Amino acid sequence: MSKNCQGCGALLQNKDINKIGYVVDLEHEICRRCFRLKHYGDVTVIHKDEVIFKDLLQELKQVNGSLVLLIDLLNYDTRILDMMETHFKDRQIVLVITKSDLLPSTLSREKIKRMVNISLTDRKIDHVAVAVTSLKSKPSIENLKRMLSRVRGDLIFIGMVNAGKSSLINAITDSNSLTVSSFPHTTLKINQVEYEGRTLYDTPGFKFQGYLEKLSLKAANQYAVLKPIKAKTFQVSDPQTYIIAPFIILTLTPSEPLSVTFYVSETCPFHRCGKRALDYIQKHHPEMTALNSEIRYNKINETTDVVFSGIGWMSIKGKAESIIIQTDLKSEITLRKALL
Ligand SMILES: Nc1nc2c(ncn2[C@@H]2O[C@H](COP(=O)(O)OP(=O)(O)O)[C@@H](O)[C@H]2O)c(=O)[nH]1
Ligand SMILES: [Mg+2]
Repeated sequence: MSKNCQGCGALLQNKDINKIGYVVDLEHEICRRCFRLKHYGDVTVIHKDEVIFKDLLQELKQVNGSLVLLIDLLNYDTRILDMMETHFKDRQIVLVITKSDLLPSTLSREKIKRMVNISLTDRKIDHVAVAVTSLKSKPSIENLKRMLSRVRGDLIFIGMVNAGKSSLINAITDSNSLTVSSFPHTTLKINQVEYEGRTLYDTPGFKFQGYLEKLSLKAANQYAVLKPIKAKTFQVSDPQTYIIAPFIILTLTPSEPLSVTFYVSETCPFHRCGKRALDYIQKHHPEMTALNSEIRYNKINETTDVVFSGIGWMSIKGKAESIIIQTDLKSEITLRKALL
């Protein structure tokens, strides 16, 4: 009889070591990759291309239940809300903001909820509640459990890759059966856990971000926020160039003295330079001279965030004449009203 890996949901097989779900012995409950991830934090086989976005969406539509949509604000892309509106508008949705321990302490729960509610009001999404959770706060998990007990039927946990879906289900069910890792693409198939008479579905995440996909998993991990984020703030009165290597060169020209804050991981390759930006790039990141798309925003008049999908964001407080961004992936940069 066929069975699926309890960690990542892949169908267990003992034929091909390079394919998903490989086990030496079909009696095992988890695949070799999950075993190695759980015990050694080691990714032996990468399955980046295994989850096909369109197929996942179709599969999710076949599953009955209410949705629990997880959002990691450090990787918040409003396109996921657009997707909810288009594909799941008849479902009840509980929104969960995860990893609150990593957010700046100036961002209160109330502020988070207010901000999320603003993004929801102009979309037709039947959201029943907004919860803010952290694995480090037991009360936040208990609070979520109470919320979920008021929602009907089975629950399908969805969100972007690495939003914390598998971890949250483990926390709710007080188990560690689902495989969790800081690498994206850990959960490979829709997986089920029984809990208090209903089914919780763990799912592979969606991904929009293209930046990190180009890198090896190890290199991509530099951009993941694993510790509480420390904002980097600069006062700017002359044009300044900021570099997020190897993806983004951003030149900000202020209209008046302003402040700019970057919310990126501590290990993110981030540099700031004035007029000598080009020299710096030629010396340290010659590959970046080939970034061949340009985005230009003129006249920024309100407090605005420039979001670099999968990496973080930059917040501008004050008026700017222009922002010019050189990048390879235009679609991964968006503007939004400032979060903080
Ligand atoms: N600091 C912190 N890290 C978390 C939290 N929830 C999840 N993570 C981490 O986020 C990463 C991705 O979690 P995972 O559950 O595998 O995400 P999934 O891809 O959505 O299933 C892992 O490194 C988790 O340890 C949280 O509340 N706080
Ligand atoms: Mg997962």
